[in-house]
Amino acid sequence: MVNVVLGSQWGDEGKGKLVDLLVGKYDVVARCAGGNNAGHTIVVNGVKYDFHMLPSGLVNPNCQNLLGNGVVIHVPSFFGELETLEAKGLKDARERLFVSSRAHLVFDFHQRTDKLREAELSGRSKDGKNIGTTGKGIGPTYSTKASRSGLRVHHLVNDEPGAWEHFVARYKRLVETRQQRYGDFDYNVDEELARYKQYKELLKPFVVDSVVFIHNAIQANKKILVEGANALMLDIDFGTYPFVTSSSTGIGGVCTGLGIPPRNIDEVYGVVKAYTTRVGEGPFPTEQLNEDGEKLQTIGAEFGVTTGRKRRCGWLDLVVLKYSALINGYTRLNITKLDVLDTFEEIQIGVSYSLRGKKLDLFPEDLIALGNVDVEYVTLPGWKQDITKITEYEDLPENAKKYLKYIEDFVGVPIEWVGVGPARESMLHRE
Ligand code: 2SA
Ligand code: GDP
Ligand code: MG
Repeated sequence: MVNVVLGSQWGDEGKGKLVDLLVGKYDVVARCAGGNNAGHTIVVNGVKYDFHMLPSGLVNPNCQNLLGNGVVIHVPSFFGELETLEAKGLKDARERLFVSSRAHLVFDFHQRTDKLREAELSGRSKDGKNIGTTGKGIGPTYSTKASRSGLRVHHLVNDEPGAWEHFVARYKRLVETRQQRYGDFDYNVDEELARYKQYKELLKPFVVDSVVFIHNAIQANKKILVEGANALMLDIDFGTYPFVTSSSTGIGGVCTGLGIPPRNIDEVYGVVKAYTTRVGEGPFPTEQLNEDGEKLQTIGAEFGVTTGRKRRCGWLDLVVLKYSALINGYTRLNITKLDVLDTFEEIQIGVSYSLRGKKLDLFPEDLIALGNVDVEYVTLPGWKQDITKITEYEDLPENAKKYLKYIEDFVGVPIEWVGVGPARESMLHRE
């Protein structure tokens, strides 16, 4: 059994919490894309865990965790995050953590060039906005992967004669080409290589052929949960390009980032925040640059887990959700953070876009067009009631149920869970 949790909007929908809730039923949790640009916050027994690169299945002591070939790994951050989690009590985490030998390595120069490129873009006067990346080297690493000059985990941990020299030669060539592109930025190659000589030994025990790992698990009828990172609107193909991340964050990334055939995928859970947020630059049609937006930001505590940036906020956009559901094929939805809407007199939902009076069929690919669309909203009455203590779906106020039903009918996918607070217990389950 392979089930998948995917972000349906621009990220931070609360995927980590759903994964945490489900994880007790799974034997394996795997990540297929992204790196430590992602950020999940999970609260278990009052302890707050921040995950960036590592799978959130680590909170379940019986669960094995895999970073698939589609993930990009900054080794110092890998160990940093692992040690932080261990310090919080996840003691045997390293025995349950596995890394694909085919995953690409993020080096410090990738992170440096990420920031240099952002500075370059923001300095341009004409088309010139930066992307608002997390600065974690994600884009530059996927670029070197696509240009076939990247280095993968197996290059580092290889014990064949001449393997280290091969690694060093490829690494140096890569730094040189980056320096040619971005100017001769100051960079201590020898120091980084000396660190990687140590990481080679430290990383070795974690490394597996992830194709063998995942297919052995499938054959043994293990229950596998794939934890999506980022979200569909940040997908390199389907998102608001170029204001996207550099990986396939949708269902396609599950296949390419883990080597799982589509026919092995069972349920696809789409995580939907009850309103919309986005960090970084790029268009956001239902953004509310007003009191409503500020209220969502404050009540929802909308700050980036990785960078601490304030998230931009707006109403739920069902044009986005429908588009995202078409591509990812959600079989169930989890609506999160419904409680954040508790105090609103009225709640708006974006239901269609039109461009110069003409209604659009679907989410447009062109950002100039997207910037010019008019959003049509429907307004639903709020419930003006604290729902954070509610434990049964049936006990939700009628207006909250109407809000949920509107979403369900529009998208045509059943809602199975509703989040009413950040804690593990604050999730209503609907049979
Ligand atoms: P990058 O660094 O190349 O992946 O950035 C490209 C775009 O993707 C967005 N992006 C994100 N959006 C939401 N959440 C993300 N993770 C962190 C979190 C973000 C944070 O969970 O809070 O802490 O700021 C994430 N990662 C990447 C990014 O904003 C760019 O728009
Ligand atoms: P992810 O990247 O999709 O896993 O989401 P993040 O962890 O980046 O952001 C979601 C934030 O909302 C976290 O701080 C969660 O603790 C919090 N959260 C998740 N579900 C709910 C909910 O139903 N209500 C409230 N109030 N907070 C929630
Ligand atoms: Mg997040």
